Amino acid sequence: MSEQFIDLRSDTVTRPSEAMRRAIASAEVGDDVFGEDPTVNALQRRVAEMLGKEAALYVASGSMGNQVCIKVHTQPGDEVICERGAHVFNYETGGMAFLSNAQAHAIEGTHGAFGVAEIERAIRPDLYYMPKTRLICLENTHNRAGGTIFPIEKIREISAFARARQIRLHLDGARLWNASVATGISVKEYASYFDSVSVCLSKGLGAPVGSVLAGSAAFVADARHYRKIFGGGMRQAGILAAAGLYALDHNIERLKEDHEKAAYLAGELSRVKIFEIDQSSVQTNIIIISMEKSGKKPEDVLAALRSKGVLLTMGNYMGVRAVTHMDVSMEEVRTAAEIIRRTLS
Ligand code: TLP
Repeated sequence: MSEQFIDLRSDTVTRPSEAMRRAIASAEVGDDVFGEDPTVNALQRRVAEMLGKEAALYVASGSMGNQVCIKVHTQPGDEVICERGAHVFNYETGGMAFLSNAQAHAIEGTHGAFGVAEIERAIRPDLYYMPKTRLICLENTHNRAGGTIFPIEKIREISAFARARQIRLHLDGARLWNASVATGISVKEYASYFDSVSVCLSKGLGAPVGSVLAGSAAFVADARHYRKIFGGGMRQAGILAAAGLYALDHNIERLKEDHEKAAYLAGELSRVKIFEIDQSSVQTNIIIISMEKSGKKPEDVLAALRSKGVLLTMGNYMGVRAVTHMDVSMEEVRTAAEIIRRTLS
Protein backbone atom coordinates (compact mmCIF):
# COMPACT_ATOMS: atom_id res chain seq x y z
CA MET A 1 0.00 0.00 0.00
CA SER A 2 2.70 2.51 0.90
CA GLU A 3 4.24 2.04 -2.61
CA GLN A 4 1.54 4.35 -3.98
CA PHE A 5 0.36 6.09 -0.85
CA ILE A 6 1.84 8.33 1.77
CA ASP A 7 0.34 6.43 4.65
CA LEU A 8 -0.31 8.58 7.72
CA ARG A 9 -3.13 6.46 9.15
CA SER A 10 -1.14 5.07 12.05
CA ASP A 11 2.35 4.28 13.30
CA THR A 12 1.21 0.65 13.20
CA VAL A 13 1.61 0.50 9.40
CA THR A 14 5.41 0.32 9.42
CA ARG A 15 7.05 -2.74 7.93
CA PRO A 16 10.18 -4.42 9.25
CA SER A 17 13.43 -3.12 7.77
CA GLU A 18 16.01 -5.42 6.17
CA ALA A 19 18.11 -5.34 9.34
CA MET A 20 15.10 -6.21 11.50
CA ARG A 21 14.27 -9.06 9.12
CA ARG A 22 17.81 -10.38 9.54
CA ALA A 23 17.36 -10.32 13.32
CA ILE A 24 14.10 -12.24 12.88
CA ALA A 25 15.73 -14.80 10.58
CA SER A 26 18.58 -15.54 12.95
CA ALA A 27 16.56 -15.66 16.20
CA GLU A 28 17.08 -18.61 18.52
CA VAL A 29 13.73 -20.12 19.41
CA GLY A 30 12.08 -22.65 21.72
CA ASP A 31 8.58 -23.40 22.98
CA ASP A 32 7.43 -20.34 24.91
CA VAL A 33 4.43 -22.11 26.46
CA PHE A 34 7.10 -24.17 28.24
CA GLY A 35 8.95 -20.91 28.96
CA GLU A 36 11.81 -22.16 26.76
CA ASP A 37 12.11 -19.55 24.04
CA PRO A 38 15.44 -17.81 24.74
CA THR A 39 14.60 -14.78 22.61
CA VAL A 40 11.20 -14.24 24.24
CA ASN A 41 12.86 -14.64 27.63
CA ALA A 42 15.54 -12.11 26.69
CA LEU A 43 12.91 -9.63 25.51
CA GLN A 44 10.91 -10.05 28.71
CA ARG A 45 14.02 -9.57 30.86
CA ARG A 46 15.00 -6.50 28.86
CA VAL A 47 11.61 -4.83 29.16
CA ALA A 48 11.29 -5.71 32.87
CA GLU A 49 14.70 -4.12 33.41
CA MET A 50 13.88 -1.03 31.32
CA LEU A 51 10.64 -0.53 33.24
CA GLY A 52 12.17 -1.37 36.62
CA LYS A 53 9.68 -4.17 37.25
CA GLU A 54 10.29 -7.67 38.63
CA ALA A 55 8.91 -9.43 35.57
CA ALA A 56 7.41 -8.95 32.13
CA LEU A 57 5.36 -10.98 29.67
CA TYR A 58 5.34 -10.89 25.88
CA VAL A 59 1.81 -10.62 24.45
CA ALA A 60 0.37 -10.54 20.95
CA SER A 61 -0.97 -6.98 21.00
CA GLY A 62 -1.50 -3.80 22.99
CA SER A 63 -5.12 -4.77 23.49
CA MET A 64 -4.09 -8.14 24.90
CA GLY A 65 -1.60 -6.43 27.22
CA ASN A 66 -4.23 -4.08 28.60
CA GLN A 67 -6.98 -6.66 28.84
CA VAL A 68 -4.83 -9.27 30.57
CA CYS A 69 -3.78 -6.62 33.12
CA ILE A 70 -7.38 -5.55 33.70
CA LYS A 71 -8.33 -9.21 34.17
CA VAL A 72 -5.62 -9.76 36.78
CA HIS A 73 -6.52 -6.59 38.70
CA THR A 74 -10.31 -6.91 38.81
CA GLN A 75 -13.15 -9.15 39.94
CA PRO A 76 -16.49 -9.37 38.08
CA GLY A 77 -18.64 -6.32 38.87
CA ASP A 78 -15.67 -4.10 39.72
CA GLU A 79 -15.34 -0.62 38.34
CA VAL A 80 -12.38 0.72 36.38
CA ILE A 81 -11.81 4.47 36.22
CA CYS A 82 -10.43 5.68 32.91
CA GLU A 83 -10.57 8.72 30.68
CA ARG A 84 -13.49 9.09 28.28
CA GLY A 85 -11.28 8.85 25.21
CA ALA A 86 -9.18 5.97 26.56
CA HIS A 87 -8.22 3.16 24.21
CA VAL A 88 -9.31 0.54 26.79
CA PHE A 89 -12.76 2.13 26.80
CA ASN A 90 -13.28 2.95 23.11
CA TYR A 91 -11.19 0.67 20.93
CA GLU A 92 -10.85 -2.68 22.63
CA THR A 93 -14.26 -3.99 21.59
CA GLY A 94 -15.75 -3.73 25.08
CA GLY A 95 -13.01 -6.09 26.28
CA MET A 96 -13.20 -5.11 29.92
CA ALA A 97 -16.90 -6.04 29.99
CA PHE A 98 -16.48 -9.11 27.80
CA LEU A 99 -13.37 -10.60 29.36
CA SER A 100 -13.36 -9.29 32.93
CA ASN A 101 -17.06 -8.52 33.56
CA ALA A 102 -15.83 -5.17 34.84
CA GLN A 103 -17.42 -1.85 34.01
CA ALA A 104 -15.70 1.33 33.00
CA HIS A 105 -16.31 4.58 34.84
CA ALA A 106 -15.19 7.07 32.23
CA ILE A 107 -14.29 10.60 33.29
CA GLU A 108 -13.72 13.65 31.12
CA GLY A 109 -10.09 14.67 30.92
CA THR A 110 -8.11 17.53 29.45
CA HIS A 111 -5.74 16.36 26.74
CA GLY A 112 -6.47 12.86 27.99
CA ALA A 113 -5.26 13.63 31.51
CA PHE A 114 -7.05 14.13 34.81
CA GLY A 115 -6.16 14.60 38.46
CA VAL A 116 -6.92 13.29 41.92
CA ALA A 117 -9.95 15.60 42.31
CA GLU A 118 -11.70 14.03 39.30
CA ILE A 119 -10.84 10.55 40.53
CA GLU A 120 -12.17 11.28 44.01
CA ARG A 121 -15.51 12.28 42.52
CA ALA A 122 -15.67 8.99 40.60
CA ILE A 123 -14.76 6.65 43.45
CA ARG A 124 -17.69 4.67 44.77
CA PRO A 125 -18.50 4.86 48.45
CA ASP A 126 -18.02 1.61 50.31
CA LEU A 127 -21.65 0.50 50.22
CA TYR A 128 -22.74 -3.06 49.59
CA TYR A 129 -24.98 -2.13 46.66
CA MET A 130 -22.27 -0.25 44.77
CA PRO A 131 -19.50 -1.55 42.54
CA LYS A 132 -16.01 -1.52 43.97
CA THR A 133 -13.59 0.95 42.43
CA ARG A 134 -10.69 -1.44 41.89
CA LEU A 135 -8.52 0.02 39.19
CA ILE A 136 -7.51 3.28 37.53
CA CYS A 137 -6.14 3.19 33.97
CA LEU A 138 -4.06 6.02 32.54
CA GLU A 139 -2.90 6.28 28.93
CA ASN A 140 0.45 7.88 28.06
CA THR A 141 0.68 9.13 25.42
CA HIS A 142 -3.05 9.49 24.94
CA ASN A 143 -4.02 8.42 21.45
CA ARG A 144 -7.45 9.97 20.95
CA ALA A 145 -6.45 13.26 22.55
CA GLY A 146 -3.64 13.57 19.99
CA GLY A 147 -0.59 11.76 21.36
CA THR A 148 -0.65 13.97 24.43
CA ILE A 149 1.63 13.45 27.40
CA PHE A 150 0.15 12.75 30.83
CA PRO A 151 1.89 15.30 33.10
CA ILE A 152 4.31 13.60 35.49
CA GLU A 153 3.19 15.67 38.52
CA LYS A 154 -0.36 14.43 38.02
CA ILE A 155 0.86 10.83 37.69
CA ARG A 156 2.80 11.18 40.96
CA GLU A 157 -0.23 12.52 42.79
CA ILE A 158 -2.55 9.88 41.36
CA SER A 159 -0.10 7.12 42.23
CA ALA A 160 0.26 8.24 45.86
CA PHE A 161 -3.50 8.61 46.15
CA ALA A 162 -4.24 5.21 44.58
CA ARG A 163 -1.73 3.46 46.85
CA ALA A 164 -3.22 5.10 49.95
CA ARG A 165 -6.71 4.05 48.86
CA GLN A 166 -5.57 0.56 47.77
CA ILE A 167 -6.79 1.07 44.24
CA ARG A 168 -4.62 -0.49 41.56
CA LEU A 169 -3.07 1.65 38.85
CA HIS A 170 -2.45 0.46 35.28
CA LEU A 171 -0.68 2.30 32.49
CA ASP A 172 -1.60 1.81 28.85
CA GLY A 173 1.85 2.74 27.64
CA ALA A 174 1.38 1.72 24.01
CA ARG A 175 3.33 4.89 23.18
CA LEU A 176 5.17 5.38 26.47
CA TRP A 177 8.43 5.51 24.48
CA ASN A 178 7.12 8.60 22.69
CA ALA A 179 6.30 10.27 26.01
CA SER A 180 9.73 9.43 27.37
CA VAL A 181 11.63 10.72 24.32
CA ALA A 182 9.56 13.91 24.29
CA THR A 183 9.96 14.70 28.00
CA GLY A 184 13.33 13.15 28.83
CA ILE A 185 11.65 11.30 31.71
CA SER A 186 12.75 7.65 31.67
CA VAL A 187 10.23 4.90 31.05
CA LYS A 188 11.50 3.47 34.35
CA GLU A 189 10.41 6.56 36.23
CA TYR A 190 7.02 6.57 34.52
CA ALA A 191 6.53 2.86 35.24
CA SER A 192 7.53 3.22 38.90
CA TYR A 193 4.19 4.88 39.67
CA PHE A 194 2.11 1.97 38.35
CA ASP A 195 1.25 -1.57 39.47
CA SER A 196 1.20 -2.71 35.85
CA VAL A 197 2.33 -1.30 32.54
CA SER A 198 1.69 -2.40 28.97
CA VAL A 199 4.03 -1.14 26.22
CA CYS A 200 3.88 -1.73 22.47
CA LEU A 201 6.71 -2.67 20.12
CA SER A 202 4.53 -2.46 17.01
CA LYS A 203 3.68 1.27 17.06
CA GLY A 204 6.46 3.84 16.66
CA LEU A 205 9.19 1.28 17.35
CA GLY A 206 8.45 -0.47 14.08
CA ALA A 207 8.22 -4.15 15.08
CA PRO A 208 5.63 -6.11 13.10
CA VAL A 209 3.93 -7.65 16.16
CA GLY A 210 3.98 -7.56 19.91
CA SER A 211 3.57 -5.81 23.21
CA VAL A 212 4.94 -6.48 26.67
CA LEU A 213 3.23 -6.14 30.04
CA ALA A 214 5.18 -5.76 33.25
CA GLY A 215 4.62 -5.79 37.00
CA SER A 216 5.55 -7.75 40.11
CA ALA A 217 6.55 -11.41 39.74
CA ALA A 218 3.24 -12.52 41.28
CA PHE A 219 1.29 -10.23 38.94
CA VAL A 220 3.08 -11.57 35.87
CA ALA A 221 2.52 -15.18 36.97
CA ASP A 222 -1.23 -14.48 37.03
CA ALA A 223 -0.98 -12.61 33.73
CA ARG A 224 0.65 -15.67 32.12
CA HIS A 225 -2.34 -17.75 33.21
CA TYR A 226 -4.85 -15.32 31.67
CA ARG A 227 -2.77 -14.83 28.52
CA LYS A 228 -3.17 -18.59 27.94
CA ILE A 229 -6.93 -18.44 28.56
CA PHE A 230 -7.21 -15.53 26.11
CA GLY A 231 -5.48 -17.63 23.44
CA GLY A 232 -2.16 -15.84 23.67
CA GLY A 233 0.14 -18.74 24.50
CA MET A 234 2.47 -18.72 21.51
CA ARG A 235 5.13 -21.31 20.72
CA GLN A 236 8.34 -20.33 18.83
CA ALA A 237 7.51 -16.66 19.31
CA GLY A 238 11.21 -15.79 19.41
CA ILE A 239 11.08 -14.88 15.72
CA LEU A 240 8.67 -12.09 16.72
CA ALA A 241 10.44 -11.19 19.95
CA ALA A 242 13.68 -10.76 17.97
CA ALA A 243 12.04 -7.92 16.09
CA GLY A 244 11.05 -6.40 19.42
CA LEU A 245 14.62 -6.58 20.74
CA TYR A 246 15.88 -5.04 17.51
CA ALA A 247 13.31 -2.24 17.87
CA LEU A 248 14.42 -1.51 21.44
CA ASP A 249 18.07 -1.42 20.37
CA HIS A 250 17.61 0.82 17.34
CA ASN A 251 14.30 2.64 17.18
CA ILE A 252 13.66 4.50 20.42
CA GLU A 253 15.77 7.65 20.07
CA ARG A 254 14.63 8.17 16.49
CA LEU A 255 11.05 8.77 17.71
CA LYS A 256 12.04 12.42 18.07
CA GLU A 257 12.17 12.59 14.26
CA ASP A 258 8.52 11.47 14.17
CA HIS A 259 7.70 14.23 16.64
CA GLU A 260 9.47 16.82 14.47
CA LYS A 261 7.54 15.60 11.41
CA ALA A 262 4.24 15.86 13.30
CA ALA A 263 5.03 19.39 14.53
CA TYR A 264 5.85 20.47 10.97
CA LEU A 265 2.75 18.79 9.50
CA ALA A 266 0.45 20.26 12.14
CA GLY A 267 1.77 23.73 11.32
CA GLU A 268 1.20 23.24 7.60
CA LEU A 269 -2.25 21.73 8.04
CA SER A 270 -3.39 24.58 10.25
CA ARG A 271 -3.38 26.64 7.00
CA VAL A 272 -6.13 24.40 5.55
CA LYS A 273 -9.33 26.37 5.99
CA ILE A 274 -11.64 23.51 6.91
CA PHE A 275 -9.24 22.09 9.50
CA GLU A 276 -9.14 23.04 13.16
CA ILE A 277 -6.09 21.81 15.03
CA ASP A 278 -5.37 22.43 18.68
CA GLN A 279 -1.62 22.96 18.32
CA SER A 280 -1.13 22.54 22.06
CA SER A 281 -2.25 18.92 21.69
CA VAL A 282 0.46 18.14 19.13
CA GLN A 283 3.08 16.91 21.58
CA THR A 284 4.40 13.74 19.94
CA ASN A 285 3.51 11.95 16.67
CA ILE A 286 -0.29 12.26 16.41
CA ILE A 287 -2.38 15.09 14.96
CA ILE A 288 -6.11 15.20 15.63
CA ILE A 289 -7.93 17.38 13.14
CA SER A 290 -11.47 18.61 13.66
CA MET A 291 -13.72 19.73 10.79
CA GLU A 292 -16.85 20.28 12.79
CA LYS A 293 -17.30 23.95 11.94
CA SER A 294 -16.86 23.37 8.20
CA GLY A 295 -19.72 20.85 8.08
CA LYS A 296 -17.55 18.57 5.91
CA LYS A 297 -17.87 14.86 6.46
CA PRO A 298 -14.61 13.17 7.53
CA GLU A 299 -15.28 10.18 5.26
CA ASP A 300 -15.56 12.50 2.21
CA VAL A 301 -12.31 14.24 3.12
CA LEU A 302 -10.56 10.89 3.65
CA ALA A 303 -11.80 9.65 0.25
CA ALA A 304 -10.68 12.85 -1.53
CA LEU A 305 -7.21 12.58 -0.02
CA ARG A 306 -6.97 8.86 -0.78
CA SER A 307 -7.69 9.58 -4.44
CA LYS A 308 -4.63 11.88 -4.41
CA GLY A 309 -2.39 9.35 -2.67
CA VAL A 310 -2.51 10.45 0.99
CA LEU A 311 -4.00 8.25 3.67
CA LEU A 312 -5.33 9.63 6.95
CA THR A 313 -7.84 7.91 9.22
CA MET A 314 -10.89 8.76 11.32
CA GLY A 315 -9.97 10.67 14.47
CA ASN A 316 -12.25 12.04 17.13
CA TYR A 317 -15.88 12.81 16.58
CA MET A 318 -16.18 14.81 13.32
CA GLY A 319 -12.49 14.66 12.66
CA VAL A 320 -9.56 12.87 11.11
CA ARG A 321 -6.14 11.80 12.38
CA ALA A 322 -2.62 11.89 10.97
CA VAL A 323 0.22 9.94 12.55
CA THR A 324 3.90 10.21 11.67
CA HIS A 325 6.22 7.21 11.79
CA MET A 326 9.49 5.75 10.52
CA ASP A 327 8.16 4.67 7.12
CA VAL A 328 7.23 8.24 6.11
CA SER A 329 10.19 10.54 5.53
CA MET A 330 10.26 14.30 6.13
CA GLU A 331 10.19 14.75 2.38
CA GLU A 332 7.04 12.62 2.09
CA VAL A 333 5.49 14.58 4.94
CA ARG A 334 6.19 17.79 2.99
CA THR A 335 4.62 16.26 -0.12
CA ALA A 336 1.60 15.09 1.88
CA ALA A 337 1.10 18.56 3.35
CA GLU A 338 1.21 20.06 -0.13
CA ILE A 339 -1.28 17.50 -1.53
CA ILE A 340 -3.65 17.99 1.40
CA ARG A 341 -3.58 21.78 1.00
CA ARG A 342 -4.15 21.58 -2.76
CA THR A 343 -6.92 18.99 -2.46
CA LEU A 344 -8.87 20.73 0.27
CA SER A 345 -8.56 24.41 -0.59
N1 TLP B 1 -4.16 1.98 18.56
C1 TLP B 1 -4.45 1.88 17.16
C2 TLP B 1 -5.96 1.76 16.92
O1 TLP B 1 -6.50 0.73 17.68
C3 TLP B 1 -6.71 3.02 17.22
C4 TLP B 1 -3.88 3.07 16.44
O2 TLP B 1 -3.83 3.02 15.19
O3 TLP B 1 -3.49 4.05 17.09
N2 TLP B 1 -3.38 1.48 23.48
C5 TLP B 1 -3.27 2.54 22.69
C6 TLP B 1 -3.07 3.88 23.30
C7 TLP B 1 -3.34 2.40 21.30
O4 TLP B 1 -3.26 3.48 20.53
C8 TLP B 1 -3.50 1.11 20.75
C9 TLP B 1 -3.61 0.90 19.25
C10 TLP B 1 -3.61 0.02 21.62
C11 TLP B 1 -3.55 0.24 22.99
C12 TLP B 1 -3.87 -1.37 21.13
O5 TLP B 1 -2.81 -1.92 20.45
P1 TLP B 1 -3.06 -3.14 19.43
O6 TLP B 1 -3.58 -2.52 18.17
O7 TLP B 1 -1.71 -3.75 19.29
O8 TLP B 1 -4.04 -4.07 20.06
